[in-house]
Amino acid sequence: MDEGFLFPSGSAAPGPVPKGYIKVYSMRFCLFAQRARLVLKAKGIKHEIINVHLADKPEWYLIKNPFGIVLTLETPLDEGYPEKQLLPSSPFAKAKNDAGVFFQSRIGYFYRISSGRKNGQDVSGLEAELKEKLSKLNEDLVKKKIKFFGGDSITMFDYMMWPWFERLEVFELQHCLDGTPEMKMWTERMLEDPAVKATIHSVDAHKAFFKSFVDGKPDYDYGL
Ligand SMILES: N[C@@H](CCC(=O)N[C@@H](CS)C(=O)NCC(=O)O)C(=O)O
Repeated sequence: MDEGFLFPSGSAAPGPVPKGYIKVYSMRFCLFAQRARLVLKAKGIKHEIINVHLADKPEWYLIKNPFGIVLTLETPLDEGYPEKQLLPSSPFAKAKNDAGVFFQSRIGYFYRISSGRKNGQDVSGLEAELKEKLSKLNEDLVKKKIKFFGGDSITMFDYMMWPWFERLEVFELQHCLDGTPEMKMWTERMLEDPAVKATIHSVDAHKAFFKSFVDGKPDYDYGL
C-alpha cells in the first residue's frame, strides 16, 4: 500500500487504515513528505499513503491539518517501532542531531538560487554560501571519520538531509559538491540504501513535476 492516487476537493475522506498500518498524508514530489517516507521504508513500517491535491485541497484534509500542508502522520515513529533505531540513544547526540535536522530544513538555497537564476539575478553569492554549508558537512564526515552523519550506519539525520541532495541535479547545483569529495561519496552511499531507492524520483520526473508546478498546473500524479 505504497502509492495512493490523488485526493482533490470534493473527494470522500479515505476510510480507516487496516490494522497494523499507519497513514501518511503526502504529495509525491514533496521533499518534506519524502523525509517521512524514507524513515517508514527504512524501518519497514507498513503504511498507507494518501496523496493530497495541494492545489485543490479536500475539505476533510483541512480538518485533519488546519494548515493544509503535507506531511501529516498519525503514528509516532521510533517510540512506537523500536526494531530498527534510527536515532542515537544518548539524549545529547539526539539533541545535536535534531539541531542539525532543523538547520537543514531551513536551507532555502535551492529555491532561492533557482528563482534568482530565472529572474536573471547574480546567484554566485548564494551558491558560495551553499558551498560553504556543504564544506562544513564535509568536514564533519572527515573529522569524525564517519560514513553517515550519525556514525557508520544510516540514521534519521541522513534521511532528513537526503531529499535536498536527491534534487541537486534538478536544480543544476551538482557542481556545488565538486569541492566536497566526502559529501559526494555520502550521496553515492545514500543511493544504495533501500529506503532511498524506494522513494526516489528520477531527475527527469522531478524536472517535469517542477515545470508543471512553476507553470501553475502542478502534476502531482506525474509518472503514475
Ligand atoms: N515546514 C513544513 C513545510 C511543509 C510544506 O511546505 N509542504 C508543502 C509541499 S512540499 C505543502 O504542503 N504545500 C501546500 C501549501 O502550502 O498550501 C515541513 O517542514 O514539513
